[in-house]
Amino acid sequence: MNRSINKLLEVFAMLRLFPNNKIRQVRELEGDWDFQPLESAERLPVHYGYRLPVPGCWEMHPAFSTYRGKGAYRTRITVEKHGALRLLFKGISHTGIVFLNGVRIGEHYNAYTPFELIVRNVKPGEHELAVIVDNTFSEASALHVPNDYYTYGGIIRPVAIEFIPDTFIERIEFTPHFSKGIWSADIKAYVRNVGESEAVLHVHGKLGNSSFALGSLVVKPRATGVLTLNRKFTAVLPWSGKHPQLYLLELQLLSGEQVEPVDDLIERVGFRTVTTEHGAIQINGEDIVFKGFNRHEDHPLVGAAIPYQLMVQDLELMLDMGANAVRTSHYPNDERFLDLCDERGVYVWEENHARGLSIEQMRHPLFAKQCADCNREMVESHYNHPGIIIWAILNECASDLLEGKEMYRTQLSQIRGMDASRPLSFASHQRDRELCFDLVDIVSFNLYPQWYDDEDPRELCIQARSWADVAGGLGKPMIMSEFGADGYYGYRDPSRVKGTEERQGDILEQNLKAYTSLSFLSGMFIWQFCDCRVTEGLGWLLGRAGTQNSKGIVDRYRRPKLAYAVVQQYYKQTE
Ligand code: ADA
Repeated sequence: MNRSINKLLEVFAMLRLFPNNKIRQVRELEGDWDFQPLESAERLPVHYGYRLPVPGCWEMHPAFSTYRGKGAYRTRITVEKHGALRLLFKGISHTGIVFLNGVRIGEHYNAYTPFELIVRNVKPGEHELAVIVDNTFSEASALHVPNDYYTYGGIIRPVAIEFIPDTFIERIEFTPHFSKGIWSADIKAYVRNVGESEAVLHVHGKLGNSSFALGSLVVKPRATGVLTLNRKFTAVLPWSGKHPQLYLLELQLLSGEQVEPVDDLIERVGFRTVTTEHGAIQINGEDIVFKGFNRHEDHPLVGAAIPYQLMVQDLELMLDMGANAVRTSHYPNDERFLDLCDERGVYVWEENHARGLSIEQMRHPLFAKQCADCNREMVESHYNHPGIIIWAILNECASDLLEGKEMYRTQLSQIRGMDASRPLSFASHQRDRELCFDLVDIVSFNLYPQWYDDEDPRELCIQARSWADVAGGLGKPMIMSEFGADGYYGYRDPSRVKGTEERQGDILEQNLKAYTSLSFLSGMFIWQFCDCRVTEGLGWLLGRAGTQNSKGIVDRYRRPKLAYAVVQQYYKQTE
């Protein structure tokens, strides 16, 4: 590829919805890569027989529509100047082993979290970048298991290379506070030294009209140093769903006596607080009720590799129905979708990657590590999104057992240790058996009245409140994190039997009528926004007609079902 095309790609890179750098050179590696299915993950192939888009899912290629296995991707990158490279992978599903010029340089597990690899002393010229991707359900995978959603194969989110100096700003943490009518923020800069010698460094910042020095520090070779500043911002407007005011926070790194910055990092931030008081949730001190959707990143034309335009469409459809919130069930989402939520003022419940794991599955020897990695990567990479107002973990796992409780405790304290500014929750289906509500700030229930049983939604919700009260949730806000019903798109019938669009609408109506009128609820999230592909399987998975979960209010192609108007009626009436 010639330089001018590379340059163009840099300009149009869509890693985020705002520029992350003005100084650091970043190149997105979007395009067609070579591809070859593989028997084993040990060795790269000699011959590549296919071309596949990156980002993309291999299921979209006619030869691989149901392929579960391993495959190698390959591209070539051109390096102009001798130095260090930082390779950024935003999501490989589900395991990626990365090679530069045939040499293995690192690997990562989990489709839904980003990772980076740093390579030093890369020579100018052309280099081969290859990735062995694996989406098999094997002993090496505790979280990606056959499930009620689909683990696609491929490099499903963007890839980029950054040309970094020996010292660079690794990440920023921005934590806003509001006190006595004034906004302030803790700004933390993580500065990394990948060079051979100690570095004396200075960090300068800019936010809106204010410029400031974060300070100076000495960072040893192969180490990361942290600078923290608490600063007042008197002339800023708060971020909220109704007024999503965002600011660019630009940090520059200066080395030694040099006057020109050697590196920079730009984040986009908002001034807002989230609190949980008197049994309710507050944004900037005001009580809020979330009217939301659970959403899987899934589309029949692109799998899990949702392009920007379709993200916008999803968000516009949710807003059109009157929603103000989304739950990223059941994994951390693409950052561009989170960026969009920040921009459109949509509140986000983001959760780690786990769905419906039994205690036997949680005893998997890799479960603790794979969850800990996922939690760390989720919080570190999404810390600055003002839209994210809840961190959550372990949807419908074994929170009814003491053994499970210890795992919930470990993970919740890990997240609280990284971010004390957001409330924590998890979605429980354990009813009166729940043991973990004392560990969280918000109690949340997945209940399916009128679908999996014939209970009355209002009575059940009131009963759930009393279960929570005796199980450690007394005085804590409560959310209905899932409810819904299957409706097969186009199956309309006056009988209104289960599975018709009419019945789905009826069930949604009964549920929404109850929840929008119960003043102790702080939110509700419909299961689910769009139908999604699920793993083909036996047992309960066989019950998923068409190998899809059909509880979407829109189908997989985003065509509205009858329930769309029902949701609109209830969500819009309380706007
Ligand atoms: C669960 C689960 C969802 C989905 C849903 C359903 O509550 O959290 O992922 O499987 O049930 O459709 O039954």
